[in-house]
Formats: sequence, structure tokens, C-alpha cells
Amino acid sequence: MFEQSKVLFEKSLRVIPGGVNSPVRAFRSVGGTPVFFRKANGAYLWDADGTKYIDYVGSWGPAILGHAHPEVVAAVQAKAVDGLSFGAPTEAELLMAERLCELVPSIEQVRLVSSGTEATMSAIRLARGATGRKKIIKFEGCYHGHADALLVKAGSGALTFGNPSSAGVPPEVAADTIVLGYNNLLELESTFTGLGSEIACVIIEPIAGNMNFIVPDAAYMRALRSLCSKHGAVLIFDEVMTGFRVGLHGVQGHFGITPDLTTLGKVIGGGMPMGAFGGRRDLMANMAPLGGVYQAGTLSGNPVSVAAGLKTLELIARPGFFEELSATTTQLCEGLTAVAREEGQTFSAASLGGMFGMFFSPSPPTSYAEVMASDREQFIRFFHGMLARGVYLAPSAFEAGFVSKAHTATDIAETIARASETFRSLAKG
Ligand code: HOZ
Repeated sequence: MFEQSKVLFEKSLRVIPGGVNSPVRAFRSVGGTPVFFRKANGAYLWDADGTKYIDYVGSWGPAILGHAHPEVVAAVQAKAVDGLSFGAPTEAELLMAERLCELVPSIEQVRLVSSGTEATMSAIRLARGATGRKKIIKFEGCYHGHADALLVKAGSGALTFGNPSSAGVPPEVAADTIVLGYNNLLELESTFTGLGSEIACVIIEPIAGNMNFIVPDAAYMRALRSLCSKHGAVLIFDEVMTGFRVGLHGVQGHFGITPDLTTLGKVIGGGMPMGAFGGRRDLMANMAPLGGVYQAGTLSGNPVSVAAGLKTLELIARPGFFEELSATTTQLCEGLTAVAREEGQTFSAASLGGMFGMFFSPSPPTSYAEVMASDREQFIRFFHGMLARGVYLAPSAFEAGFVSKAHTATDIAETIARASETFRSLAKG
């Protein structure tokens, strides 16, 4: 098994640092050789050796319709022959902006960029420019891409490596980043009491997806909204992961809480590179060329990415889409929990829409500290047991999982049966 992956990884190590183009792909937190993939279709992946897997990573979120959905592929092919990039405005960008304004409650105006990192970095700059303040608040275990000021106690790959900050970030760049505990209301209140007039913005994953899958209290989110309003701080929901994943209107639609700015990525590109940030019209008016906050990009609003994204948004807006996706994800989580219990495992799972978390802990964690207290060694054994049985899970205990519309009841039943076998083998030690 993994013979070709081993060969490709060895060769990659010579020319790519760590053999990968994004650290979490390196399998460092689970050990072993990263699997190199050759193709993907629907709910399945095939590796370089031709082995087939049921996929629960979904390209870390974008593949909500399943891989290589025929209508998305056709939209990309049709657009590609008309030119890959112009570096000038197109009608399709207008259609995408109109769609995002319709679907995302907080967005009155939006700008398209090429990645989630660009979206969050630009939203922070906008918040600082609009308020004239320097300090920003983020939360331990939340990951907002790899812009310098945000790479402090971050989740995802940074957390996986146990090295929450990064070398190369000068202390003065991160000095105005205040890191608070996720879902900790007292800490939030006392910070605003002391520093409220200096805080430009609060950026939060409104459901955390980069320290596994953590749903905050609704009361905490309401308090966050009102503290930001009271102190004139911009509230930014980073919905790069959750946007169009947990529902058609994001976590903000789910909680009924409207931030001032929202960042998006992943699903809106339908598998192609794309990000976006948008929000209140008066805030967005600070962006160049209208205002003094500069941001730009040669490939921003790239026509092929926009075509993939528009088709994806059209298909997921069909009636019943999210109800069916949620039912499939719930079926997976309940099934996994049931077979884990049968085999005497300490295990729990949680989900919303097509996004889920599974934990080797008695109940789903509600904070960073609880995530860290879960049994990560058992996760590693489970991960490898499932991989050997043809199920591809995120290679880190700190990542959320994703179900697509292409996952059938048979795929879910098959996954649960393979999990049952894996749990049994773990119980035997
Ligand atoms: N930051 C992504 C996980 N939340 C990983 C991206 C990748 O490795 O492709």
C-alpha cells in the first residue's frame, strides 16, 4: 500500500520544503507518508497506486457537491476557452457579487480576492483603516490564514505543529493582536472594559473549524455582537470554512447574528482559488479606489474561478439541498458514535450542515482547552485504521470534516461499518 505515494513523496522532499505545499498535508501530526492523489470524483478519491477512498476532507471544504461535479466542470470548460484571466472587470464578477449580497446577511458590498488568507488580511486592514485603531482580538485555536498579525496562537497546521506562532513574524507586528479564549465570555467582557476604545476589530470563526469543530454558545455570540457595537469595534466573522457549508446563509444565518464584515473562501470558488470579504456599505466605502484602504490582486475575480463558484452557488441553493446534506452528515455522526460506544470507545461527534467534528472525548468540546484534552493518540490510531480501510479523514485531530452531496446512504453505511471494524481493532490494542 502507498508504494507510489512513498516514491512521489521522496522525490518531492528534494524540491519542495517538507514535500508539501501546505504543512498539514505532510501527515506530521499522524505520522506515515502523505497520500498522493491522482483523481477524484463524487465522494471518492483515488491515490497514486489506484486505491479508492471515501473522502471526508473534500479539499478542506470546497467540494460540497462532490468532486468534479459535471455541471461545475462544464462551466469551467466553457469559460476557459474565452480566456483564463483579463485583469479587468467582467460581468460574471458582478453576478457573483450580487449573489453574495443576496445570500449573506451581513454583505452589502463585497470584493473578490484569490484566497481566504487574502480575505482575512484585507478585512483586518479595512477594520483598522475605518476605525483608526490598532488592536485586534482573535481567539486561541482560531485560524484565519497566514497573514503575520493573525498567526498568533492559530489553529489548523500551526496548531498541529505545536508551534502556534511562526518564525519570521516580528514581535511588533503581532504586538497589537490580543488572543482570548474561545467561548469565554468573562475574558471578553473584561478585555473590552479595559481596552474597548482601542480595539479596531474582533475576528472569529463563528463555528471553529481549525481546532476540529467547535460550536460556541449562542449567548456568547450575542454578547460578542453587542460588545463590539457598544465599543465601536468591527465584528468580523471568518466564514471561509463555514460559509455555504453549514447552510446557505452561513453561521450568521444560523445564529441570526449579523457581523460588520464577513470573509469567505473555499465553497465560493467551487474548487478553484477564490476568496471574498464584504459587509456594511459604509465600511466597504473605505476601500481603494473610494477610500484610503489599499488592496489589489491580478487574479482577483478570475473568470474561471467565478464560473466554478457561480455554478456551485446555483446548485447548492436548490430547495432541500442543505436539509439533505445535513441529514447525511447527522447519519454519519450518529452512526460513528453508536459503533464507537458498542466497542467501548470514548467518542463523540457533532455537525451542522455538511461540516462535522469527531472527538475522542466524552462530549464535543466547547473550548480550546477541551480540544487539547481529547485523546489525540487514539485519533491517530483511528485515522490510520480508517485509511487502511479506504476512508480518507483529515490527517490531524484539529481539523473539521466535510460531507458532500455526492455521499450516498451506502457510502455512509460503508464508512460506519469500516469504523466499527477499526474501533474493534483499537479495543483489542
Ligand atoms: N488550512 C487548511 C485546513 N484548515 C489546510 C489547507 C491545505 O492544506 O490544503
